[in-house]
This record gives sequence, C-alpha cells and structure tokens, in this order.
Amino acid sequence: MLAYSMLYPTVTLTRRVVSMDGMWKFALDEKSEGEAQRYVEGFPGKDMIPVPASFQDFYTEKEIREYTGDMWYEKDMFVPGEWEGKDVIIRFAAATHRAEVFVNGIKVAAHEGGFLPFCAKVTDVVRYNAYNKVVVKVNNELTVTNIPCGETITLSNGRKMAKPYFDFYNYSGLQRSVHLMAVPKESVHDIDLAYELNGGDAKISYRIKTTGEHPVQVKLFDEDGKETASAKGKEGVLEVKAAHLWEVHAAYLYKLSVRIMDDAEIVDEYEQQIGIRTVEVKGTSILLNGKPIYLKGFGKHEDSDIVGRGFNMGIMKRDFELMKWIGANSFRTSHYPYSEEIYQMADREGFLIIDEVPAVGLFESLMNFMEASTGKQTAFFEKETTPVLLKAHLKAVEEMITRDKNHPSVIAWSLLNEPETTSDAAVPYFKEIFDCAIELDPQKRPRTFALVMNSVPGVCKCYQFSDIIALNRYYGWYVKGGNEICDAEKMFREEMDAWKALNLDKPFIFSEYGADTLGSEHKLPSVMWSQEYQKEYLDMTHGVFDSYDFVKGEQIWNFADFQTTEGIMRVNGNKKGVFTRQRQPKDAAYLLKDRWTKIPLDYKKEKDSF
Ligand code: BDP
Repeated sequence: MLAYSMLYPTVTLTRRVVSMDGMWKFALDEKSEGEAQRYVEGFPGKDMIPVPASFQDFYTEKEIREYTGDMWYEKDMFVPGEWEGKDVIIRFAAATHRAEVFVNGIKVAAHEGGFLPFCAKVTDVVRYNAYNKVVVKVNNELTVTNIPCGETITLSNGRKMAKPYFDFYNYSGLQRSVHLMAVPKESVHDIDLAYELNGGDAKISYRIKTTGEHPVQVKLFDEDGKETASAKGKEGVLEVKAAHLWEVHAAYLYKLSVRIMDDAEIVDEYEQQIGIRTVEVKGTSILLNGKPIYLKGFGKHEDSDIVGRGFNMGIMKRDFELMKWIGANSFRTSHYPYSEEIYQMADREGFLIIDEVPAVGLFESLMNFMEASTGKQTAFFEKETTPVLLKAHLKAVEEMITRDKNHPSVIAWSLLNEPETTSDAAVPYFKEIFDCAIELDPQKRPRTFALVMNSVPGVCKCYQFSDIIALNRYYGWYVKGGNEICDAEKMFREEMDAWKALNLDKPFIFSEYGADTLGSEHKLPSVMWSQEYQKEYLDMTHGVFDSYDFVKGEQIWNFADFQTTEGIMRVNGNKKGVFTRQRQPKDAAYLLKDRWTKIPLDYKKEKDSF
C-alpha cells in the first residue's frame, strides 16, 4: 500500500483544498550548490515562473531551454488557523522527473518519477495563521534506472544534456497542479470498485481503506442527485436496480459518497464520480458492457506551444472537441499517465482510455523506430542495473493503477511502450510487471504493451503477456516509403499473416501507425512528407486493417504534431500529427473523419474469429 492517498483533492464536509498554482520563484542550479547554500530555506533571485508548466519554452536562451540538472521552485503558503487538528498536506500532481520538498527548511517529501502524484504531510512543520515557505528541488536528468529511460551526458563546455531513449522532448518541472489540503486525521485512503451486470441491474463490490477503525457508510447518487443505493462497512456490495450504464459517447456518472462515521458525527467524507460498466476480452473481442467495441482514435501527448507538457485546460477542451468531430472514441496516454483532469473529462465525454505507465525507452537507442525496422536485436534487460529499473517500474504501475482505477474511461493498462522483447532476460521482467498489474487492479482490466517493429512472430518473446496485442507499425514510412509503398503493403500483410497463423485468439489493435507530414507541404503526385502522401499511406494501412477480422482497433500516431529532441530525423518536432501543434486539421483529418464516422462501434462484431 502506498504511504499517501492517491485520491484526487476535493472539498467535502470534512476536507479543504487550496490551489497553489500560479507564479513560483524559480532558479536553475547548474553546479548543484543549492543544498549547501541553504536554498531549502529560500533562495536568492527574482525570476518567477508559472505552475503548472514545463520551464523550457518560456526562455529565449538555449542553455536554459536545454538545461539538465537541479532546479528550484519556491512559494509562500498561508495555512489557515482553523485547519489545526487536521492533517495538512501538499499534493504535487507531478514533478518531472524527481523532487524533494522542504517546508520552513525541513525536508518533508521526496519522489522519483515525473508523471504521478505524491503528497507531503506537513502537519508538524507548519505555522498556523502564518506564511510558510515551500521550496522544491526538481531534477530532470535521465537514467536507465528510472522510467522514462535515457542518459545524461556532459558536453565539452561542462553543461549536462539529456539524451532520451524516446521520441519526445524532455519537458520538465512542476508540470501539473499543486494543492494544499486539510484532511481529517482519520480519513478515507483508497477506494476499490468492481462491477457486475445482471440483466438491467448492477452490483458494485467496494472496498474502502481508511486510516482508522471507525465504521464506513457508502452511498450512491444518480445524476439527479437521488440516492440509488447504500451500504455499510469497509467492504460490501451496492445493489443498483435498473442501472444507467456508462457507454461510449453516452457517459452516465453516479456520485459515490464515502463517509467515516463516529455515531452521528461525520469523521471524514470523500466523494467521487464513477461510471458503471464492465470491460473484458473474450476471444478476439474487446467487450464493454458485454458488447464488442472497435477502437478508433489516437496516441497522444500532453504537448503544446509555450507551456510544453504543462497541463493546459484550454488545450484539453480543444482536443476533446477535435476528437469528437473526427469520430474518435479512444486514445492511449502515450507515453505516461496524463493529468487527472483529462481522465475526468474522458469519463464525462464517454471516451475510452488505454492508460500507459511511463515505461518508454526500454530499448537502447535514440531512434528505436529506425533501428527496430532494421531487425536489430538488443539486450536491454541484461544490465546490472535492471533490478533497480524494475523496482521503479513496479512502483509507477502501482501509483498509476491506484490513481486511475476508478475512472470508467480507463479500459486497459499499457505497461510498456516499444521495449526490447527479443532476449530471454525480457521475459521474467515482463512477468513481474504484468502480474503486478492484474493483482493491483480490482477490475482486472486487460493489460497490453506496444510492440516495436522488430517484435514479430518468431522473434518477440513477450507478446503472450498481453491480453490485447498492440502493434506500433510503420510500413510505408520507416520501411519502404514513397514509391515503394506496394512493397510496404506486401511486407505488412506477410507480418499479419504470420500473426494470424499463431492463432492466438486475442484481439489485436494498432497502437501506432502514421507518416510525418508537413502542414505546409502539398505535392502532386505525392512525395513523402506531403499531405498527399499521408493520405496514400493511410489508405494502404487501413486496407490492411480491414482485411484482418482480429484487428479490433486503430489509434493513429499522433493526434497532433509534438516537440522532440532536435535532430536530422525531426523538423522542429515529430510531424505525424493529424492536427498541427496548434490543433488545426491536416488533409488526413478529413479522411479519418470520413472513415471513423462510418465505422460502427461494433465493427467486425460478427467476425471475431481467425
Ligand atoms: C515509436 C514511438 C513513438 C514515436 C514514433 C515515431 O513509440 O514515441 O514518436 O514511433 O517514430 O517509435 O513517430
């Protein structure tokens, strides 16, 4: 069990939440002198930076944008006197990639991993009815002992530089919201829910973890605020007659209220929106509420101009509007768990999410999409440091599942993206990760990972762990592009035939496919990088998808153009977006809209066998 609660901060009868978002003092610490100079009590300088945001794209100096190392954030926080007697907690929705937190000069928390929340309990160090100094040391170096993987090199001018083994910019800092909360000392810590449908009725099995011994009361309210079911005890069942199910693009959200009671007194109250639905894999079908579904949508990134990977509410809203417009029903949170507000919106809008842990770069190459296309085999899981990496990976899986398990939108866990799968050492590593996920998830959702180009039948030693086989495939882009596209199609079909021959009786989805395309380029006849070629590529690829009945989903790479490390393979970022980084359509968007609005949710339902 995690030391702190992952529950999203909410105000209830017993809980208080104050946002700490806004301008924070900011300083880089190139020589890592901050600690020795007691930065933990407050540091010199006047530079201010917004939170949430990545720090990089605000600045005009390249050495700041590319800065790798320690950086410091500082803010004064007022703690109200009426909170005395409760636990006072600072909650960081994310600090990328690691952080140490100090309040009034005292260390109160440390966390590794840049995309999941952590809390600092500061009850015993704060002064009430007074300002308290919060100082956070953030570090954005990449290593092979934490996810996402990469290296940190030192240039000849003495500066450190991040070298990701993955294809997105190493945006970092306090990229998500910070909250100050007051929570009762005896409180709701965690909530497990699992669903069973029976005719029109539903059973919700629940388990509540609290930090004390007082009894628990659970109630369910419908969208009109009417009480629909109730139960007593830390574990039990809520019986919902004539349940409104949560469906794709027709989400119904109930409110779950959990109270810890001391006779008539409410010790703690926590409320959360939930949706009643089941998810399972049966044969080659993915079933939602017992009915087959076909996934249409995207691999995405949290990425936009100026704020980088910082959570941006406006971008979130625009992205959902575009996804509805184009006829999508799903997305993968490639390559890290996203901001919690995005899952809340997906719950509300009825979108399906494949939730991905930040396990990317477990393949030793900056351009694994290129090297894997050559059939190159590497041995990533045979390093001396692999056990340390595994520990960090397991912890991230635990944090992600604990954080996201009650979102109806989350239908599957993606446990790695494009790892090396060709050596025997990968097998026990995968086993631990996949076992951990099924054990932690009360709903036993399907598990998957995205297979890189060289993970093919006969070579890949790990696909059997997946409940849904997810392929990242770039035939016609990294392999046999342009005028050779007929050969790309031939190779693609040969691979698909090889999968078919294995008779796995599992659903396949394409978790990535796409072609870089410049929003500015038109060319008749087409050339690679032109809008015309993106469409030709898609027509060929979709034709292959449509010929195999066990293919139950397509999530194109990528929703929008996004920032990467600079290099000869990238033109100020990856341009495989269906939309530009400014969220305007390329021509391919209209092709996809046409296709996806025609494909029914239960596409290929009759043909769910090989
Ligand atoms: C795959 C990765 C993804 C890349 C993509 C690409 O999973 O992160 O951005 O290919 O090459 O290797 O565009």
